[in-house]
Amino acid sequence: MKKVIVIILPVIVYALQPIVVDFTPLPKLRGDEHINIKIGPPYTGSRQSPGDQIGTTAYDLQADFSYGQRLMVDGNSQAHIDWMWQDYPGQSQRYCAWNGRFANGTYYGETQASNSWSGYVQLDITRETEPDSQRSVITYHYDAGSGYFSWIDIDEGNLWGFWSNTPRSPQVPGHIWPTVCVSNNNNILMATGDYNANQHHVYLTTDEGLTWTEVLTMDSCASLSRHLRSSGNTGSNRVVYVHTQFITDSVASGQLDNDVYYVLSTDGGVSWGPHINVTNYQPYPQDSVRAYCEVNAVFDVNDNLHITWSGRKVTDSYYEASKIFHWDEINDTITVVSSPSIYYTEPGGWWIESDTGGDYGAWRMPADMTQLVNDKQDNTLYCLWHGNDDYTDYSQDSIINGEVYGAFSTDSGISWSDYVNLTNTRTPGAGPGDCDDEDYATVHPYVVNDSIWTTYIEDKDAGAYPQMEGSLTENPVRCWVFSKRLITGIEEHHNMEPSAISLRIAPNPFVKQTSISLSRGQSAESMELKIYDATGRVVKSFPRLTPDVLHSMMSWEGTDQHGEFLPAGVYFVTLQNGDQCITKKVVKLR
Ligand SMILES: [Ca+2]
Ligand SMILES: [Ca+2]
Ligand SMILES: [Ca+2]
Repeated sequence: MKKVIVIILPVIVYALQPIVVDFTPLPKLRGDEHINIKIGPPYTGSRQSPGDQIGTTAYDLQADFSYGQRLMVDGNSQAHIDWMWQDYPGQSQRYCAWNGRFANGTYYGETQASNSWSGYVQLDITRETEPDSQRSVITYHYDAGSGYFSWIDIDEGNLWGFWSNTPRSPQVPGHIWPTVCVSNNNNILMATGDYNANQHHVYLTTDEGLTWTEVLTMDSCASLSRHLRSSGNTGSNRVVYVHTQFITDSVASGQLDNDVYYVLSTDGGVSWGPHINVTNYQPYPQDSVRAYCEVNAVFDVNDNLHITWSGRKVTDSYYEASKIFHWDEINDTITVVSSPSIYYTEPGGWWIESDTGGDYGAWRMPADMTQLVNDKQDNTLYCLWHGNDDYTDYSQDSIINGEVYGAFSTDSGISWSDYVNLTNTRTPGAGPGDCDDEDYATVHPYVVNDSIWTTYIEDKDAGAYPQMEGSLTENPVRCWVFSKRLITGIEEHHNMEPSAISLRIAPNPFVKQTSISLSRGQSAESMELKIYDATGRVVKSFPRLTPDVLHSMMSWEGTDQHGEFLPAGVYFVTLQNGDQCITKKVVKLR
């Protein structure tokens, strides 16, 4: 949706009144729509965002004005990942794709895990004590012939990738966009909603989907924001259901003006406590903040509940300004996670849409899609979110190229560090196929092996094409496991760069032969080595290394591609790894 341009002069007069936007809700996408839209070029691999490519999808939009959990880590330090796949450029199939990352950093491989025309996938893992028994639980909606239902399916073994095609469902017609979570006593909970989103429902199964019980119903919710989270602490069966619910004094037709609510269970979702309003926002102008339609939660190592959400400023046209907020059950205080961007001058640290910058797109805000992560070693909290701190970075089609941001807190969320732009891949003006728009990241809620585990879509044309933004592109799906120090900044940036490459040449200068050693981090692609002369001409290229090679050593006798000796002089050795490149000078003496 394009931004509403407000003429400056009358705004001065009406500055004290909320600007009521004539807001028509966008369609709620079900994942089965065919969309006529211009096709962009296929992905050539020429540019890339951080992390390992684990698949592709042409359906860049992974969540319909909410998001959820598409990556979880099991007791073997393995990541279980799913996403909504669509072929490129065809739109002939759309299904739940699944992949697994083994502890050594290799992958199972991209796998179809549901029938075609399944939509809006999420994931958790069963909680057997023995890690080798822990299995992916995927959820999605699908029409098996009698209308759309929400389903779960469970892998036959630990990263077996064996989907027996016996998905199970509470069998409630029209209840779609499911989210899933598994409690520590292995109860599986699914939250779904009516197509018009009037009600949210939570269903419980204690027999892996054979039978289901409805355990919660929330009326008058209006948006698709529903989030289930179980405790990751051994022996705790705490589970929380967090959602947003519209406020009746809304200036934007309800769906965008919300309070944040939660309900707690201590027995794995069988019985539930009271329905608690965290934000309790008062009518404008008492409060000029509202929750948007996204929430996330984590139980920290002391089993205390933390919730984050994206909030918007109600005095502006409807999604113009946003912040990320945090609340926890011990301090019972709402704090701001996102420190002010250096690019934005709006008082109060709001991240704002700029009149001169790009468009954030439908159902999006300048800072949105928040995710919480707890480090059980020291109870540090990490918060990741989407957005842009540089509103000059937008695509040829004027859609903002997104980044993933992170901040941390060592005092249970009372105060937060300055944010770090974690991806920091700026592609201003890029056309279809050339954008680095990292989007729809979901993060495992705990630090594992000092790392933060995330999956996201590397959208090669910023903007969600099912919302008629930009062109259809073939988009890499990435798994990025990075050191928590990328956010805390405790180590030097060079050392924490997960895909950092290095190049050493010795002896240098050399007479007869020199050795070139090269290495890279875990999460990069194949390396390529070339030697240039002082005029910039390639004199020798070495064969591209296979992607599994982390370290290698080449010897060079000062010869060209045909084995002929090159003249004495200065040469440049260049190591390319994805979009990283380093060059070192080498001197041949005679
Ligand atoms: Ca980016
Ligand atoms: Ca796109
Ligand atoms: Ca985007």
